[in-house]
Amino acid sequence: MIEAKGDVLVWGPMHPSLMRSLEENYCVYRRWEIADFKHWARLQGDAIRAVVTSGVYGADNATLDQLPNLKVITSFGVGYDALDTAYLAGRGIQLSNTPEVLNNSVAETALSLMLCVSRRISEAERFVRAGKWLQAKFPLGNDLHGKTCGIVGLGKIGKTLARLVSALDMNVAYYRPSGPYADVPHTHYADLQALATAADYLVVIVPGGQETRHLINRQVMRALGPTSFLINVARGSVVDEAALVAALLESEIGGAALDVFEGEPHVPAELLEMDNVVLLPHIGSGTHETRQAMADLVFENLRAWFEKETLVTPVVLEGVPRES
Ligand code: 8YV
Repeated sequence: MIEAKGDVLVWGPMHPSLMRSLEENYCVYRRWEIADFKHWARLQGDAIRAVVTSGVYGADNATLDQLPNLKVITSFGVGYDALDTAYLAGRGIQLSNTPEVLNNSVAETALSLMLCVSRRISEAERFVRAGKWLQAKFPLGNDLHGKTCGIVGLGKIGKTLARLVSALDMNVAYYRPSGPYADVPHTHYADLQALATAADYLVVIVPGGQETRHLINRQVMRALGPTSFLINVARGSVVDEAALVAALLESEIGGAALDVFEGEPHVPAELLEMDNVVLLPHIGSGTHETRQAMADLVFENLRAWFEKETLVTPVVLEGVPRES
């Protein structure tokens, strides 16, 4: 049992075991239950030294402004594009995320989406449930083996996916504008459209944020072509969703399989109508085992910070001192 050491503001409902650990060890305030935050912050804001949030919730600067003694944010998830890192750096606020522990789950989700859209699994299941099998044969799908998986973002998750699809006898290619990795055997492309042209499956696994906003645009989709598929397990913002709807309506790509959306949980109505599109509710890391590991890592980061003012998995922010 850790001595209660600090006041922690939790942004939104978190994994149950994380909520339990937080409540057992810290003085927890639930932001989503505070009706008048300005009033609350006038009374309690000075005491808050830590915020716990997630990659999806993020934390807005206007609210953080009301926590003058905030020193650390521990975030659930590997992506932290919903946080303004320049703002955090400017205030000397440290940040942790949950890398590594979700590599396999997200890569498995990407592979599931590839299989699902390619072999038309969701569509085939709808066909059976609707009783259509009694009247007709289901149309054929496409093999993965022998095809090219083009990975946009060959980071840790991308490399895990590369390993999985290699075992399925796929060719692996990747996009990296700054040049090839020295220790990676896969085919490198510095040009995204060239990768899209070569790929049968273009899998997006880059971090979100301004730098990658609408990286996958209509030109990239046209380069991908009418028999190839777009898979997105990164962030909705990386794909120009209006362009994707248009490209699908014009049959410029063969189909899409998406775990993330620009305005999630809202999904464009046109996509809901399309049989060659697979839609998931952002479940990339959503397994019991992985979410538990993420929850544990968030807590370990918080504990390390309160005990030693260090973080287990810090995000290195420009301008933030490593030790305060
Ligand atoms: C989570 C994610 O769903 O890790 C990420 O960046 O998007 C997912 O693992 C998200 O952090 C919210 O729980």
